[in-house]
Amino acid sequence: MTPQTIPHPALRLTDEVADALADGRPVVALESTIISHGMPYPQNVEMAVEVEGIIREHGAVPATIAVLGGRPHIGLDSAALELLASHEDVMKVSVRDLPYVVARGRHGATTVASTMRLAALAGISVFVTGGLGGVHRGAERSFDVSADLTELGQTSVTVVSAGVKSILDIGLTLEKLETLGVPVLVEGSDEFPSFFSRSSGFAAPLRVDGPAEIAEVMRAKWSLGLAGGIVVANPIPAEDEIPADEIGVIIEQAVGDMERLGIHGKDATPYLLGRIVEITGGASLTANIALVRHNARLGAAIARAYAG
Ligand code: PSU
Ligand code: MN
Repeated sequence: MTPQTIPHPALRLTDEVADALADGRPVVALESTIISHGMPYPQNVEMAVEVEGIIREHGAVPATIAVLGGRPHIGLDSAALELLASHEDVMKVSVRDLPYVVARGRHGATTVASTMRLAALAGISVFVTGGLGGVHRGAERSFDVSADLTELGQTSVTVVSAGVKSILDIGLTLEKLETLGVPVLVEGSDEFPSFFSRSSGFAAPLRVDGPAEIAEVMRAKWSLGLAGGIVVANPIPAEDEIPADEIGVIIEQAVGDMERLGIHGKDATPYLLGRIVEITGGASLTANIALVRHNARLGAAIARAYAG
């Protein structure tokens, strides 16, 4: 059985999410930075609506998370999704930014890190996204390591992604996750995936096959008192992937453009995501949406298996 948690009183839950949590039915959290700062309009809102539909079709309740007018929301209606997708004044909110957006009554799109934290406060154990943040290339100089990793080290939520893009240093990201004690499970493959591609050149730290095995790892970790997150890397389907060598050159170009423009800090990831869409003429966006759909199906199945 899923451990029951009383949602934190500062959160605003939709009735659908509140009822599902109270009944111990499967709920899947979704982030909002991918909507506001990860994809262009209108594909971003179309993706957000579609992914919620996929999660419902697969027997779970979707809970897209964002801060609206300073209030953390767990579950959004279509007007809120449209606002996040199109309003120009939506802050990218990682954990360090949460107190500010709340105190100032601002709108904020939550990253993997802050979505995990709010999901945990609501009592949600499974979260679906596209790609994780991680250790940036050149981090030995910039110290740019996403707070997503810190959060995975301490907050007990399973995050389903397609791995990490090679805009990051994949090897260092896996090392950091090991240091933090985060299980990295790869679904149905012996290789860690690199978002657009099924391969990365790095072996799967741990391989699992199917949602039941993943739910068993969740129960085993948390029942041992090992607090913290679990990464589930779900390789993009073969028919949707962009070969690693093809996307590799494009990523090099995007990283080069970013360095020339002097873009860094919280703007780095959104810039790189947008630049890759531009250079590929939209092909990377098509692949990105395909892998989020695929992750939504797996995430709903994990939430069902975990709710038992
Ligand atoms: N990677 C992607 N797509 C995304 C992100 C990362 O392939 O949309 C977003 C996620 O919200 C992630 C955030 O949590 O970027 C990481 O930002 P930063 O590197 O600034 O921590
Ligand atoms: Mn960063």
